[in-house]
Amino acid sequence: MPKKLTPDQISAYERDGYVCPVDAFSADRARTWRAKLEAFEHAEGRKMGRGHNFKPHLLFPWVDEIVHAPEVLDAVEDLIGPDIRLFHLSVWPKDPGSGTYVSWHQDATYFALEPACHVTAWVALTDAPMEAGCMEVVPGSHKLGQLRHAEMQDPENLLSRGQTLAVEVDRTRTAYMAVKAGQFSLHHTHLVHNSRPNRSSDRRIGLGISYIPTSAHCTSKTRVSAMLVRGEDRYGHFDDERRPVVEAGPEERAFHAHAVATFRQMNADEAGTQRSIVRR
Ligand SMILES: O=C(O)CCC(=O)C(=O)O
Repeated sequence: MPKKLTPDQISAYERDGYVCPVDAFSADRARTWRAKLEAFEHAEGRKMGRGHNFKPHLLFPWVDEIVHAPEVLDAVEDLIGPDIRLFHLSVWPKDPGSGTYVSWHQDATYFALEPACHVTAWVALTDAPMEAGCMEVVPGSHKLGQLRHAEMQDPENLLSRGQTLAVEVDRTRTAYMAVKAGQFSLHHTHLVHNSRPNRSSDRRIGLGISYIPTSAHCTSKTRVSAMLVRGEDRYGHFDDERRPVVEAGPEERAFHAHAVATFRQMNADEAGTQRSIVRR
């Protein structure tokens, strides 16, 4: 018996590689979280974005609350089972009128996960309609397996390494994963997707939370950490992650810096094995 998704949503995920939208939190709760994120940006004197958007669940108790919320984890459990680690988390802010975008890619590209079974819950802190540059997906493309990517050198691309699909995939029929503040979408790690610039009048902000079953392992030579968020881990493939107690306190910052550096090293190892560069 599924805990949150309907049998139709589970079949849609298997067939299309995504489910959207899923109701989770009130718009007010999402607004509170957005205010906390923006207060941090204000205090630091810089916005979250490329280079500063990894693993905030290690810094902020409010993000820890979201990644452990049954509203999200029950749906994830319906797709990957009850023993779950949070493998990665990126914050995705796009300012109105800015040119920032996310190129066509598959999440699995530099994750080195075996098997490639991770699912990303994209939790909206603001409304993310089509005009704000919500994610656009190629339904069913998760069945194509891992495709070749190249690195695109473009500062407007929010992807940390500019990884971009380097093979033709039929994109004549795409779907938009529009969500409202407090809702989320779910997508498979091999689903081909992108997102366009924000043409609305407000920021578009979401958390892309990547969950894996504890049985999955990372084949990289660099051992990474991943937080156990539900159930048990009988495998020991990852180092544990410390839950934040104080909002961006010194211990939180130190642990976060180490975990992000290790994750980036793993990404670099993987990119090194597949390197090719395209310029724009
Ligand atoms: O937020 C976006 O626009 C893209 C997010 C994304 O690519 C992801 O969560 O996998």
